[in-house]
Amino acid sequence: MALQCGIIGITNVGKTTIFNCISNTRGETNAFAFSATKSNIGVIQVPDPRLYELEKHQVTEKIVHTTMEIVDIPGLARGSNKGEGVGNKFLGDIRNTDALIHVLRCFDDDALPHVDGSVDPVRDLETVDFELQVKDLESVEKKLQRLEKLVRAGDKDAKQGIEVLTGYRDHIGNFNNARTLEIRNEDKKHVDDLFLLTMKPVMFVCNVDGKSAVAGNKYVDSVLEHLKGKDAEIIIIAGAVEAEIAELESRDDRLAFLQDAGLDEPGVDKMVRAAYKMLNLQTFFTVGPKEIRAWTIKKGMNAPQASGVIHSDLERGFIRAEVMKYRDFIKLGSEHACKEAGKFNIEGKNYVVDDGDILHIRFNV
Ligand SMILES: Nc1nc2c(ncn2[C@@H]2O[C@H](COP(=O)(O)OP(=O)(O)OP(=O)(O)O)[C@@H](O)[C@H]2O)c(=O)[nH]1
Ligand SMILES: [Mg+2]
Repeated sequence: MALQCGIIGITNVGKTTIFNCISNTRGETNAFAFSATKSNIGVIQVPDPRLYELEKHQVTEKIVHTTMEIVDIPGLARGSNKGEGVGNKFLGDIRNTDALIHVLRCFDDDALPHVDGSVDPVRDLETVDFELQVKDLESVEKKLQRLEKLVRAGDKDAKQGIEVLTGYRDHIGNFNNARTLEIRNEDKKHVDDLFLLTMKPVMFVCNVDGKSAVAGNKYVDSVLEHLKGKDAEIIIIAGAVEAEIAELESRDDRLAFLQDAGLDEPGVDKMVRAAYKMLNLQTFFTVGPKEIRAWTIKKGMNAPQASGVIHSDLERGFIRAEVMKYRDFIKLGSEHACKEAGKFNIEGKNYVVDDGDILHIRFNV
């Protein structure tokens, strides 16, 4: 099921710095533009404070976080679609992702010149969008040509496809992203097979200097203004500071440094949770004396499918699921208390698992 979230942006804006805060694999950061020559893939933990709440009511040997994949993609530049900078190769890496984290440089640093001469996150955002749009237009045009041949051969479905794709050609050609065009559900098949880059859900990370970690700065304000009314998720992260904090061995030290920076949790944790949500993922728990564990499912999965995430045998031999809601369990304090209060439910094959469900699967193979 591995869904992947890609970190994108102009070169030298701090993508790898942010990636390194959350990933065990280390990507190389440096101050030279286009120095990165490959994408870094990391399996990262999705921080979920609920696991620690559950532990208060169940003695356990270990806590296991759920994970997701994030890939750090080398920087784009004006002209990437024509092979400028490190160019085209990485537009392909973006195509393989399911959602995007777009990092914007919102910090001054005289020692780190910007490829376009000045710090301007809104210009950068538009540059990256434009590069992706150009690539998408190419994909749309190519398919249109293919469909025109089919129409000449009398294919009805192709005719509808042309209508839909012409809509996209006009929309993207006017500097819009594919994701903002509303179309009918039955028309989606005509465009879905193109995996358009600007169709992917996106969130924005403003990478700021340490002093602006809480309140932001003028650059962040310009981004907020630009994205106003666009329903975009925007997160502020002081990348360089968080990278230092992430290096600290002890959790107590990390908490102390976070407090100094005025933060209650790392910005990257918020980012990971937001990315998880953007991918339409949610979590269920298993709770026991051996482990308390979070598992990832797609929204809408039923109980057997969710069981299959734990082990395929559980899906194959699924009999029933015993379900407690996270809130009930925390409020009442134990499985026994949940049973007494009628908050312990037996569910069958059609039960759609909810975020935060605590499941116990009965199965037989
Ligand atoms: N002052 C300051 N420097 C930063 C910050 N974040 C990253 N840098 C520096 O910016 C430079 C580039 O950072 P990277 O994380 O390598 O940038 P990138 O976006 O991955 O760059 P490419 O891989 O080339 O696209 C490094 O020298 C970092 O130390 C920040 O928040 N503040
Ligand atoms: Mg990098």
